[in-house]
Parts: sequence; C-alpha cells; structure tokens
Amino acid sequence: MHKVRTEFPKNFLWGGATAANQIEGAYLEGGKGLSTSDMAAYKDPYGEGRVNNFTFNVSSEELEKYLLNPEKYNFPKRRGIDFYHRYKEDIRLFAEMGFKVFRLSISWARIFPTGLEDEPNEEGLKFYDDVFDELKKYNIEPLVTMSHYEMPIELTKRYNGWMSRELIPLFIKYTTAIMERYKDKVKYWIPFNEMNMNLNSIYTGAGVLEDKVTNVIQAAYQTSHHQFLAQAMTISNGRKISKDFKFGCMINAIESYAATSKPEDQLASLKAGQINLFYPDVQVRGYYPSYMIRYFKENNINIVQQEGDNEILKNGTSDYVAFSYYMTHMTEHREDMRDIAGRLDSPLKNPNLEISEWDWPIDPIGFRIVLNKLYDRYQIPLWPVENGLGAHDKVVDGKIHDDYRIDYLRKHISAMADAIEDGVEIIGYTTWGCIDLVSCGTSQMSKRYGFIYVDQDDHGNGTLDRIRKDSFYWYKKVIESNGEKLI
Ligand code: BGP
Repeated sequence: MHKVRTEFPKNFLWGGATAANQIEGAYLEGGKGLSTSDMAAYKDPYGEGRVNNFTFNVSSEELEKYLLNPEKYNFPKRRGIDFYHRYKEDIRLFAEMGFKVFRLSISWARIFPTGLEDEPNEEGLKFYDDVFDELKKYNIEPLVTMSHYEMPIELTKRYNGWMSRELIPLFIKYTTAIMERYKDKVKYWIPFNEMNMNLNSIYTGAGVLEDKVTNVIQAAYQTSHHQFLAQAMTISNGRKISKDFKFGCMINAIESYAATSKPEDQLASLKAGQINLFYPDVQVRGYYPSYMIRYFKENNINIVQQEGDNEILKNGTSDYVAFSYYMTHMTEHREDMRDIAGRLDSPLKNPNLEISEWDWPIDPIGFRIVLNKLYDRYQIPLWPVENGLGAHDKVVDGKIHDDYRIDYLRKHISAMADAIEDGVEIIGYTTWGCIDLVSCGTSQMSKRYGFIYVDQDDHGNGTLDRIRKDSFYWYKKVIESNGEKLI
C-alpha cells in the first residue's frame, strides 16, 4: 500500500521562480539580439476601464512603430530588474532564505541573437555559466526553462514565429547548444513555459503576429503542434547528452468548476478541463488524445502534420509535470466552447472566492484539487513551479509589511501539504517572482510578487535597491522547518 506521508519529503526543493525577459534587463548587452518580449510596450494598465490591460499581444503595425521609433515608448521588459548586473546580490539573498532551487530561463536571443546564426554567442553562454556557478556556491539547484515567452524578433519578422515549421530546427540548434554547454551544471529542464497559453496570447507564447493569421485558434494549435515536436526532439536529444537530465512539460493549470449541477454545465467543465490538460496529455503520453481530435473536427480546426510526427511525440515524453497555479475558473454550457476554454480572463465569477487586486480568483483548495487531478492522471512527479500573489506593496520606513502575501502563500503551502498526504508526489515548489519583477501580462513593475522588494516603478524610476519584505523572513522559516512552520 502507498505510504501516507504527513510531511514534506526531506529533499523537497523549496525555492523561487523567474524568467529572463522579466528580470535580466541589459537587452542589448553581451551580444543579445532583440526579442519578442522587448516589444511589449507599457500601456496604461487601467486604460479602457480594466485593471488588466494586457500587453500580451503586438500587432504588425505596432511592431513596425516600435522598431522605427523605440524612444517614444516605455518597454519595461528591456529593463527588467537589472538581474544581468546584480545576479550575485540577488542569489546571495535567495541563499539567505535557504533556497534549494532557483527557476530561471535562458534568453534564446542571448545565445542566438537572431536565431539564424550557425554558432552560439559566447558572451551569452558565459553569462549563464557565471549564474550557474554562483548558484552552485550556495548549493542551489537551477531549474531552467528554455523558452519562457520570448524568442528572437527576427523569427517573428521572417517566419511569423512558430506558425512555421522552420522554427523547429532553429530551436533544436539552440537547445542542443545549451544542453551541451551546461550538462554538468543543470539537471532539471523545462523546454517551454505554459505552452497552453498560446491560446491566450499567440504573440507571447509563439511569437505570432495575430493580424497575419486568419483563424487565431487554429493558429494557436498549429504553433503548439510545432512546439510539441520541438520539445519532444529536445528531450530525445537531451537524453543522449546526459543521463542525469530530467525534463518537465509545463502548463498553466486552470481548474474549471462547473457553474451549476446541471449535467450540461458539468460536461462543459469536463471539456474545459480537457482543453487545459490536452497539453500535458500529449507531452506525457506522447500522442494526441481522442477528445481533442473530435474537438478539432467539430470546430473545423485543421492541424498540418507530417508523416513521422507521431513517432517524434512518442519518443520525447516528459519525466515530470511542472505547472503554474494561480486561480480556478467557472464554466457553463455554451454553444461555442471556444468562448470558455484556455482563457485567463473568465467570463464567470465565482462568488465563493476572494479576488486579488488584479481580479484573479484566490483558491488554495483549488490547488489541492489540481495536484490530485494531475497526479491521478499521470502518476509521475509533479512540480508547481509558479504560484503567488501579485499585489501593490507599500514601503513604510524602509519596511514592507506584506502579510497578505504571507497569508496567500501559507494557505497554498498548506493545501500542498494536504495533497502530499493524499499521496501526491511533489518534487519541489518555486513561488512566482521570488524577487519583484516586471509583470508578464501587464508589463507593470507595480504588480509585485516578491519576497524581495525592488525599488523601481513602472517607468523605470528608482534606485533598483533590494529590500527584504516581511515575507522574506517568513519564507526563510518555512524552508528551515521544511514546511512545518507556516505561522
Ligand atoms: C505566468 C507566467 C509568468 C508570470 C506569471 C504571473 O503565466 O509564466 O511569466 O509573470 O504568469 O503573471 P503576471 O506577471 O501577468 O501577473
């Protein structure tokens, strides 16, 4: 019988998560080329009467303007939080909290500035060597995302991003270069961040200019097909490079509760769940599930595939399921299922849940449900690699009293402990934005997730000084006690 575990495993990997485009800055230093995320211009986040004025998508017209007259716009992701120059100080702070793992991503455009070069950029490779060496000093394990919402902009201009199959060999060239280089420094890899968010923003996830495609949903699935292949090929290549490598697929896990007990709503909730889990289904099992083949047929979605694709998918499945968890949604029956699945902004509000300042529902029990469902389905280890609360923080006499963040994380860690007791196998936990960083969705600096405050506003004003928040000391105790002390 499965042993009931009442505590976190001894070697549980506690830590935090980031992404290159949201922290590094130095967007043209060290030979780096321009990337898709360098084009996410800041827009008034409260514009059009909405709190979430997403800067996710870029049109052809905008891209042209941004390339021609960049000085007219504010591009927060070009600045990040200057991790490129301050990584030693930041890693020292992570070590002080007792991190066992640090999730970061490599910027493709630092290694292949346009994506088209034959040889990698040595300066870019060296930067990550230095970062990994610094982590090693403190025995912090790196968890590396190969593609986290960015790619060389040249690939968007030339191929319209992942719409083109040409991207696959270019990505393989990049991932082979980094796996060869860091084979003795990195064990845990995630080829793509939240591939399922292609449905939400095809530019952010796949470098595609939406105005250049005719059917955006079909395009999202076509880019995903190319990324599935690229991921599977990366994994099968990686297994030849090092036997120690462990690869995770990664989704934004959004559990969708049925709005009522009506069977039609229950079915709609099942379907929304399938659309979410379609991604790990392909990446863990190695083939397209039948429910999705039906969905494609019913919605006139035609994915261009080639002979041999099934074989590729089968040969590159994942070792663990990584996922981000922020919220749950509600689903009701609709004639057009495309309205409800795969979106970040749910049309229905759950009256039982509190919401964040950015309208994201807060649901720790949903976290336990997601952990159980994923484990029941795949029976391989899980890794929540993003979870956290975006909030406005106030500095008062040099201190940040972020008890709301502590409360959020405490409840989610508790839910994770319950899931462990349910028998779910979890490798580790990395909270999102362990140091304040630029928001992915809104490009705001003021949407903060960190244990460490970074003195910078949405327009780039500030000293960039790092300040420990109350949550910093709290998380240090959580790690020290291996999840026992949550108070
Ligand atoms: C995830 C992304 C992250 C991230 C996080 C929070 O979807 O993988 O990059 O930033 O969401 O989102 P936001 O920054 O929009 O609050």
